[in-house]
Amino acid sequence: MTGVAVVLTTALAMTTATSATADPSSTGAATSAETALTDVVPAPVEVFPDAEAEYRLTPWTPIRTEPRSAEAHKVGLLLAESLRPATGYPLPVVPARSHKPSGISLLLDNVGDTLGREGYRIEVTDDGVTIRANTAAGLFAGTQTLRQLLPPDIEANARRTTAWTVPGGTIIDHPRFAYRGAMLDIARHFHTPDEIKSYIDELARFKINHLHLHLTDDQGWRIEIESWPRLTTVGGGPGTGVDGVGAGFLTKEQYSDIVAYAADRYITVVPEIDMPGHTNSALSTYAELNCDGIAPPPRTDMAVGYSSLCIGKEITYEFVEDVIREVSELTPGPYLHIGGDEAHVTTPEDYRLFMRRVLPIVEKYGKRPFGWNEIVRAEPATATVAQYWGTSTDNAELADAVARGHRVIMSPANKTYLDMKYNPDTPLGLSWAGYIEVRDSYEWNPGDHVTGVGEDAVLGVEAPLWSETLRSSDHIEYMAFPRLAAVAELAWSPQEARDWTAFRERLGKQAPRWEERGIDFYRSPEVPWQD
Ligand code: TNX
Repeated sequence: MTGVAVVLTTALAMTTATSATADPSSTGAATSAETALTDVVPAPVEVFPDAEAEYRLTPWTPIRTEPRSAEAHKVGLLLAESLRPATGYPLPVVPARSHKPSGISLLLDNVGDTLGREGYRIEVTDDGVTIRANTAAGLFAGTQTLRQLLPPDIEANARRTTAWTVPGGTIIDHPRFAYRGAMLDIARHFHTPDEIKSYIDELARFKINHLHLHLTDDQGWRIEIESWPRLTTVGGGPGTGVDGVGAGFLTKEQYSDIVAYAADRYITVVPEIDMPGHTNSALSTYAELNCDGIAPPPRTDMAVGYSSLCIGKEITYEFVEDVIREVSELTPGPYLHIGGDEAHVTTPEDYRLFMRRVLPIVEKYGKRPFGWNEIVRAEPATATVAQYWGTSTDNAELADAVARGHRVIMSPANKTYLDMKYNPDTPLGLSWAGYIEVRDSYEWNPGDHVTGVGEDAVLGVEAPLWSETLRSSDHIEYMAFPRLAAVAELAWSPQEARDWTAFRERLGKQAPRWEERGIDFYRSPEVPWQD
């Protein structure tokens, strides 16, 4: 949050606020820039504007939800919560008595197989807005579209006297990929539960449905493990993190609270415990995990590839099983990520031995293993998902794994790494995979990016945000936005609906929304930012 934006918002709201029942059109209040049905990010599958129609929210607008569906009711409550501050309207959430649309209706209906679990249909007439979906997840996606169809003032955190109009027409929408992810590294610098929740709020708006948390690394251990308590008290304690200024960890309770907060927004948390490399924080905390029994010093630099768990010692597998068991117990989602990247000081034979012992442990605790793409070298069972972070469009071992039946998450570092600088002047971030401007992050096709890895093999797309240089929410926001919106569109919208020229216009219209919320985004010169 930028403090300045918050102050301005409050001051403006105080000077313009009128009673909740005043009709905005009669108070002569300024309306903000028109929002069109075609402005949505990520681009919907089909959009049919109706210039004759528009719906205007009033102080009497109800939010009607599918009767007897607690989940639909919950989606209605979240929508009401998001619209109440700026409108000042009560927006009661009530059961829909009939399917006759008036007000805002969220209805579970059979809208067909094509729309699937997360698709939705939204119709806007003079009488109301009706969102229909097969599941509550689809209704939630529809409500995120609706928020973008209201004027940008809707993002204000205090009452505005704007005309709250929604453009008329129909949108039919469903995702291209089942997995649409963002990763946050809380190991290099810890980020607090509130910061993580703010990030979740922003992800949900762009229909991202997975949050991968990178919980452990050389510089810090950020998730409480009861059977190895010093991991967090020492490994996540004072002085840990890059430059020694990233201390902190999530208690089990805090982690579970984040998982639940994300789940309410239809986001699944994917925890990552990186191994056998990227483990210096564990190795320096527990001497017995080292082959020579001597704990190395803690590290606060940014080097990678120098640490490894001891492959030949039994205690390694007791440790790994304890950690996997405890993290699995806290994780309702299907996936557990075990890293496996940059194990440069583990021999290929040891890497294989290690993964062949550890992967069955992940399955024993009911989870589907995820690993960075190196994991395919261990020839794991095909249920293991490989996350591709390379910069090349050719990777024979990945193509072979796909031929054996593996699914892939596309996170090419030179396209999706949100920690890469935009240009040489970017004050934060790294540049080992190159500079990534918004257009670079947008103009590629996850379905044919790597030779031999076709659309069907791609489970989804994820944008990782490594935090060696990032200490605050402002830092996270500056690197993530606007590129995260670009990656979200790659993951959600059909390839045919994507076009840079149209995208930059739509993206430019997000600016007043981000500003209103105090999101510290990068004003790329490639984008026509709206005031
Ligand atoms: C490579 S990508 C890493 C991380 C670093 C990142 C910085 C990957 C699987 N490993 O350890 O944080 O580069 O961009």
